[in-house]
Amino acid sequence: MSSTETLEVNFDGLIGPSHNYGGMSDGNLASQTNAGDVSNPREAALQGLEKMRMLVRAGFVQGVLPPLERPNLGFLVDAGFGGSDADIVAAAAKNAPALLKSAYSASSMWTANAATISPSADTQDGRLHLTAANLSSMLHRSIEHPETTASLASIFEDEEAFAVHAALPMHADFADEGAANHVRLSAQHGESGVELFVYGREAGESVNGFPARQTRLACDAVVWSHGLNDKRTVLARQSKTAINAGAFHNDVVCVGTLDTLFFHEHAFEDTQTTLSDLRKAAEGLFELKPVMVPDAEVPLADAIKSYLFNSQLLQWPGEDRLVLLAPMETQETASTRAYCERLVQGNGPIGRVQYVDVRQSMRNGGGPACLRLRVVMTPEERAACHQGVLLDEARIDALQAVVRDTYRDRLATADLADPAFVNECLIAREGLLRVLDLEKLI
Ligand code: SUG
Repeated sequence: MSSTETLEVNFDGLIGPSHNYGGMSDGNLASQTNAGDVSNPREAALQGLEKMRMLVRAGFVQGVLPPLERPNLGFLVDAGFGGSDADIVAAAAKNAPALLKSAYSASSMWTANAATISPSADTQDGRLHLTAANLSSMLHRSIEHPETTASLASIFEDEEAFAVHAALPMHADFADEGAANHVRLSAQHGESGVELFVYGREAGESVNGFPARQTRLACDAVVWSHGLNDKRTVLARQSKTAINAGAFHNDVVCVGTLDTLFFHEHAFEDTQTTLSDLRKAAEGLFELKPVMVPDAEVPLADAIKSYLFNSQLLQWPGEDRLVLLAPMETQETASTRAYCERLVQGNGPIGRVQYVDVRQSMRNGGGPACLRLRVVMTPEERAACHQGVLLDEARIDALQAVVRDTYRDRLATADLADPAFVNECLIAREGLLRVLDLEKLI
């Protein structure tokens, strides 16, 4: 792909050594169903890296974000435990195993939730803006943002090109889950676009059922701080039906890129208004191509089980139409497989579906789209960011070697109490950071 073009660069989360099935996300059916199962962190990380390799081989510019430091001992100290590292872990394991699970969660792998990104073509000051998500709705995720901000600030350090914003205030009114509830549409990545923000509740509103993790106020705040043009911005409400069926983020029922929005009939509270608002916002820029999947063809429960929409929608080098990079589970679910077969036979904007194995992550509710943060970057921005996180196959090999040497292939919840695991995790992360030239995050 031409180095002179503005491109969408996917920054995937490198899956950390403490990946486990903690059952910590209310409203996330996979996390609840697989709670307590034995995970395989080594396989998880290798699967994620193979997905990145596939895209590097196809000619994409592929980035990576390192795992956060886990266990988060500072969090356990704040929660009242003290002494040596081993004392802290032992006391938490005995008195508050749920807090120990939070401290160990590898949830930063889902980088779609790391931040919301506005490309420089959309912002008033012409810089690329990134706001770390506060992830205030789930305890284990609410402790990610200080390190995420630090990590983004190291990678996007050049203040002339980038503006990294710390997370919004840590209050339920500002609940923010980052790019998982955000879609950017445009004619070409480098042209000014339309940004769609999707929220599940108003600030102060209490909703029945599963948690609505994104507020309208949080969307507004990101629009304000990124300096977006109101006329090119759309706010839409996620449907309660979708949330209560297990779509804890909009990206479980919707994905979009360029001029194409691919979504389930029940994704939005008011589909017609959402589409007409998008068309209005896109006037003079591009003609929206909506691809709505009817419930009669793919029942909402199947969409959520298979993660059809939690796919990457990609402008694949050398292909005329978009490619949907979907999880294997989409191929294994009868209705979604049949839908995909029909989809590519039609003459719509999506021309091919490719399946990828990210099962370890899927079992915690994270598909291909959850594992990546999209950052539309000009050639100058790509040159200005930290080069160590842009992958080629040699660097992927080196990361995989660290994973093979340092990660366990079996992790049960009870293993989190093992005092030796603290150091194992630190050593593994240090090895990864060295490969990425990010020793300053150690
Ligand atoms: O926040 N799962 C994550 C999955 C995030 C998926 N991201 C997007 N849809 N963009 C979550 O619910 C489960 C962790 C556990 O239970 O151990 C978890 O955090």
